[in-house]
Amino acid sequence: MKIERVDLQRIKIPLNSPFETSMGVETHKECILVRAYHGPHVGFGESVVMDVPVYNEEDVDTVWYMLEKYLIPQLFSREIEHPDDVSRMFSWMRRNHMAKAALEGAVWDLYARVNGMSLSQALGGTRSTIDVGVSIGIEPTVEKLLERVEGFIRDGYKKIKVKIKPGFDVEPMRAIRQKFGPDVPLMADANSAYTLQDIDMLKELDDFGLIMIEQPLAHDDIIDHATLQRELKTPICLDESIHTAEDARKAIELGSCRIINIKVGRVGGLTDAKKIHDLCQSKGIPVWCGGMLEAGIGRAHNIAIASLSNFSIPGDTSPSHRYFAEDIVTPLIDFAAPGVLDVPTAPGIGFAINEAAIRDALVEHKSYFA
Ligand code: OSB
Ligand code: MG
Repeated sequence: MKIERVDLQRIKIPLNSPFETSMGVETHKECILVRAYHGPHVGFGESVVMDVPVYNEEDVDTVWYMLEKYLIPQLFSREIEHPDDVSRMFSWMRRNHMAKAALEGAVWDLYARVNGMSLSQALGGTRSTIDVGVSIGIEPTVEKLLERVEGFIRDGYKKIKVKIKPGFDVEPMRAIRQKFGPDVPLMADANSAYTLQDIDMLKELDDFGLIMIEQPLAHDDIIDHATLQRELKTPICLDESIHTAEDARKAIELGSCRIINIKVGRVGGLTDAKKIHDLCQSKGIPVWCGGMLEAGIGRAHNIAIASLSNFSIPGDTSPSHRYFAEDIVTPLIDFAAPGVLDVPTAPGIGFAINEAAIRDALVEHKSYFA
């Protein structure tokens, strides 16, 4: 398969409400959409990068730059047999995983369409539906947080994830347990806000029967997490620390975590996401699909990867309306039943592109030809 043309579109859309984490506050989603062309077919990808390099080292401008200078020319330089070839072609370049994943995702969608398969089918997915949870940002007060949790429980989300940071941790988690009881599937995500000096406070979280604590310690650490995991009953889930299958192997060997959050962008694309999924499966480590406040194309990619069998914990891929009044796919991604999304069976990502919404949100558009 020869890729004949690639288009990049930078878009910016408002979030329904600001999303705060220990890294900062987001009010808009800014991302780069990628279209890869072969004959009459077009495949779609979406960069999941944030507009400032607080989660990883990339931002929207570096993704555009890496795509234009290195990745698109390289993709044009030879034919590919299978999307797995793209990961190999890009492997000489260090990091920049979200740039690689945006283009690689478009090639996967294109490949699935050319072969008349759904993206889930092309990836080897086995689920026809996926269970999903919700990620709740840091709220101004515990009161406000309880209101939001109540709404999301009512909506039927299968997992309630709450962002924590120093000064907003034990008290909100205790309040949620007191108000909604022990059966709510609850977890906390610290986005690297703590160190081992906080171990006593982190051990207090053990009282709340959390499904897991996500990335409590440094973004680049697996050693201290192993120390912490030995002291905690609650499973640790790694997010920021895992960029490759090798990272996952080492973290599992060290006992740094018992669960891994897979984000396609963070690990450099669908091929590498699948590799980490397969490795974790062979080691008995369950995985779930994380989110980066994706618009519809990124969300559709998440649904496809989450249809693989070891994605056995509900992920963060909520319906479009969780974040957006209008999405770039149509129809809006929505629940088939409370807390459940259907895995599309139509070719490729299985959602139509809302071109009018993209035009409204467009900041920049450029085409590249082989
Ligand atoms: O750590 O999982 C995270 C959003 C932006 C950056 C990092 C994270 C998140 C989320 C939101 O938790 C998940 C989502 O709903 O997309
Ligand atoms: Mg996280």
